[in-house]
Amino acid sequence: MKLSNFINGEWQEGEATYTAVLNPANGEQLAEVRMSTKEDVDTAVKAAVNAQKKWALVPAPKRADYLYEIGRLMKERKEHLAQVLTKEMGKVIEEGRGEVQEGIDMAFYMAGEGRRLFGETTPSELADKFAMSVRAPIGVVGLITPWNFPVAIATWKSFPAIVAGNAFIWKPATETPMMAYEMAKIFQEVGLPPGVANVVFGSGSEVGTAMIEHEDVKVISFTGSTDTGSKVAELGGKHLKKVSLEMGGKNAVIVMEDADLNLAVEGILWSAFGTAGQRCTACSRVIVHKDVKKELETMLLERMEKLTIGDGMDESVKVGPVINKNALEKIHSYVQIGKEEGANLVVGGEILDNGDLAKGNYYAPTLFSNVKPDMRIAQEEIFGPVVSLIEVDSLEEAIEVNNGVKFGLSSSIFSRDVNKIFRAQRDLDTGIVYVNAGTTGAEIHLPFGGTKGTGNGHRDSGVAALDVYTEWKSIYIDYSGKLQRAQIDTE
Ligand code: UN1
Repeated sequence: MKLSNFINGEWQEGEATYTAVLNPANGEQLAEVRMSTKEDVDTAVKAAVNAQKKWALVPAPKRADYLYEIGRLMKERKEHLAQVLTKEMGKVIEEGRGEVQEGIDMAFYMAGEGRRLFGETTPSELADKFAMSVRAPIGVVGLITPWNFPVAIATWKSFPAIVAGNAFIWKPATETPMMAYEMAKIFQEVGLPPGVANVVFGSGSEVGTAMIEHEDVKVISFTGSTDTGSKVAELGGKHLKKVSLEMGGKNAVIVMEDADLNLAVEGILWSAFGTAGQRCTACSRVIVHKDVKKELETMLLERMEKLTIGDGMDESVKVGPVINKNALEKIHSYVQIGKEEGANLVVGGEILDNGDLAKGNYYAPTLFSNVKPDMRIAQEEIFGPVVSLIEVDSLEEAIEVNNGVKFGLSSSIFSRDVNKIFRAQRDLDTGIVYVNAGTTGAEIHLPFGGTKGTGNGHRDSGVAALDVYTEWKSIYIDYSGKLQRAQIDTE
């Protein structure tokens, strides 16, 4: 199967270079994807510019009707989409279904915005004058999405863009283009006007750069690594783009001495090893009170040894492969760094290549203990199934350690003490805080994003996402019949 671009409602034809899409569970080739050029981006942007002019004039509730249809089709195809997702990305099928559900939820939620898109009315300084502000569409927006959530993150960006009256160019990650292809088919089937939704496959350096540099692309919404994100911000700044960035995390679960330890272990396992640790929200540090450190470590070890690892299409598997060989090597190199730094490797720390596992990219769930907060394994994003246990003496110290990293996406605290809980939710410097739950599992109707190096102040999903895809327009209507001058004293 050859995946080509979806531009102006059609599948782009003609000569092009293609690259292989591999199943991370077994190395099999699933498809080939077009490596597009700057010219392809230009074609897509032209189509989007034309389409957007008319799209902006379609009443928002009618624009939303397309989202209801998109959501309905996604629901109808949920199992198929989940399987495609698991094959191309590797997450276990239960999580594949969960991610598709996240996209469905986003469709219906944003469709509801078609009947809200609230603006504000405000009193005017002057008599017989009406003042209001409304959300106006921005134009053509560029969406750059990562491989770890090939569909959900795209829905966080494209659905608010659609309902707000924009057209978009979406560049999915080259590792996971098949979900974008499936979504493009859905956009086509629901009859979204040609040019409103465009998918251009290819590399960040060619396609991403062309999108950011294009003068007709007004907004860039990016989710991905911190390294790439800062390049996007730099280039976007040069071209005076509105840039929304969601990048890394170094998320921690705090376990206090009064916590329900069984619950905490469940929370840690799910948020550290689900998606093989490849979530921006994944737990990669456990900050534990010294009184329960030993017990927690023993309980974690016991449960980690029972985690089933393998192809995520097998319903009994809990931890799937990581995305590719490069990721495998990066994770393994962090484990070497941890050992050299003097952390104690409790379990894991190896590439798994016995039998069938050798065909895929599998890393053993790994636990380090006696980790010091300033070690590199406790500071840098590893993006794999590796967790560091850090011991602390108090809630104050736990919060300090939690906040002592350059990222600020998600954090969590397990405690039964209401005072500790309220203090923690106030003082944890992350965009998302969980109490008595792991660090993953954000719901789509709340703002998603983080503080410090995680982002640049914008939010995906939730009603806050509309701020990325709309421009505030202030409107003054003077019905006095005379020229009234604001700020000028008149008798
Ligand atoms: C991500 O890893 O970038 O909160 C997104 C969660 C998911 C989304 C994660 N709903 O873990």
